[in-house]
Amino acid sequence: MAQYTPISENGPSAGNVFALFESAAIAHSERSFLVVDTKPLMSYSDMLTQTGQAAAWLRSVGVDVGDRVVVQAHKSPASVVLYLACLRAGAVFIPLNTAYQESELAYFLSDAEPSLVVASPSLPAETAPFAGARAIISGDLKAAPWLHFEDILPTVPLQPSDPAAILYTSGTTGRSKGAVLTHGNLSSNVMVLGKAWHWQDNDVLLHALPIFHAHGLFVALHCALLHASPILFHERFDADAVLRDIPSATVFMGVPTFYTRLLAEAAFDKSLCAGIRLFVSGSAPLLDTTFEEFEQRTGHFILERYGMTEALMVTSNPYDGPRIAGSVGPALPGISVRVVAENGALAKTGEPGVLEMKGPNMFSGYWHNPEKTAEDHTADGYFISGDIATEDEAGYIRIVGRAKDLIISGGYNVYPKEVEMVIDAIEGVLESAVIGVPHPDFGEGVIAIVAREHGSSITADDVAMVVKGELAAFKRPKTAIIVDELPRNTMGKVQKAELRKLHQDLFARALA
Ligand code: MCA
Ligand code: AMP
Repeated sequence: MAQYTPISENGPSAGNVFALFESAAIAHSERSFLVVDTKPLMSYSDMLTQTGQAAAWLRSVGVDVGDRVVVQAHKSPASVVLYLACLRAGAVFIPLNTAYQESELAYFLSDAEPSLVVASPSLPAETAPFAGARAIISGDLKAAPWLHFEDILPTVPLQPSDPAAILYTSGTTGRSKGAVLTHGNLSSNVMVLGKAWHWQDNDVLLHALPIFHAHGLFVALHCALLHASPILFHERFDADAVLRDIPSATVFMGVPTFYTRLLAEAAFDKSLCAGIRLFVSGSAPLLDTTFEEFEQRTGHFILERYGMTEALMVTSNPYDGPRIAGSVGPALPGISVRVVAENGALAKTGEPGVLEMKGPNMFSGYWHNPEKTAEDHTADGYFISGDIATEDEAGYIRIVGRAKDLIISGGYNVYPKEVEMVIDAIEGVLESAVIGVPHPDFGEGVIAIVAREHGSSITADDVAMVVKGELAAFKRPKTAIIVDELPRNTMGKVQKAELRKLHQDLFARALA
């Protein structure tokens, strides 16, 4: 059986974010780390041993400090261990959404230049063309490739500026950029959140978010790890499973769709939520109506916060003090935000402008893309978010729009350009406009307005068929509307605002 070697025997590893989790786990080694289907699956002591074994396994397959590991794996205890092992080993973790298709993966694999690709069986990364090392992890932790390893790799000492992860985010040009997040970014943000949200020694987190994006990985998982809190681990969001476990939890984090789906359950009420200390929402706007209905049903004011992959968490409504519907709260401690008006001056109170931010949370740049990194920063080092915001006298921020052409559907980002490029390449299509319109479940639903070439008999089904083969399901338009031409303004620009207005009731009508 592998022996655990604590960090103290291996010198300081303070720059490595895993060192924070390690010291909490050593102090509470007997506590449950992951609880699956109401049964304790792994203790914090097991977490220390297994991540050390998995880190040793990474070395054995040729992954060195600074090497990149691309992972397209279902959420499971094994994929959590693999992530933490990458941190321990100083490897750079690159998670990919399990919904990505093989055609979407080719780009990530060539751009990231990984040393290792790890996939769940039957996900596209299992077979996507790639010449380097590969491994498969199934949901069964007992079958993990590292479990027979006798060695434990001690946590690698690193600098806070060393890269910990690259998260790909699409862009308005349709091409994804890898945001490089450092160990220092992750450490500073989780420590700020732990304090801001008054994390308690007896907290229990119900974790139902995916772990291939910042919300589930760096916010939810890290907050629990920093305090060695037990995690009621759900492999996906399922309202019935949440209803079963919520009485045993004290903290729950979700995207707004989680909250609207919970509110649709009659059994979700005050008594069920009696043990909950904190409900957190983020990744997409929480409607005032959801905030209010939630308060009436459960007595809880959802704490809404705002973040970005490049910035981790930036603002948060207060733990103590008023949580205001429609606001994402003031900047978190140590982070500066400012709202810049169209004329380049600081916006006046209540005046909308682009939200910019700076602090120890900010990513170190886009992978292999210094031009884009420079373009998205101001001369004095603020990151230009592309979100339109207002700030009130108390410093509370409201996200009131987006300067970037982005749709957020159920907490997932969909960049219209990427979808338009796929549709525009279909024979018989002249051009397309992909927009988001209100959707009762996903907040925004993706639709495509497709202009056909003169004489073409292309149908919405033809469009759907092609898109299905090329794009992840959450990016696919739920409806395609075929037209003869798109509305343009006098400058020749497609009037997406017009189209959004025209189709704003589409889902409300369809689902009524
Ligand atoms: C699934 N589908 C979706 C979405 N999810 N379509 C649009 N938008 C989505 N988000 C598709 C499915 O592929 C399926 O398509 C159909 O909808 C029905 O699936 P369903 O079973 O309802 O979906 P689900 O498995 O229940 O997923 C819904 C979900 C999930 C639970 C809301 O999307 C989710 O976990 N979202 C969380 C996203 C997240 O963690 N974002 C954080 C990003 P078909 O019928 O065609 O097969 S991090 C971030 O934004 C920053 C840093 C921040 O501030 O946090
Ligand atoms: P991502 O690129 O996946 O990290 O998504 C970041 C984007 O999600 C931000 O730029 C915002 O547009 C949006 N976002 C995150 N949290 C919130 C929130 N609480 N309210 C409104 N939008 C949000």
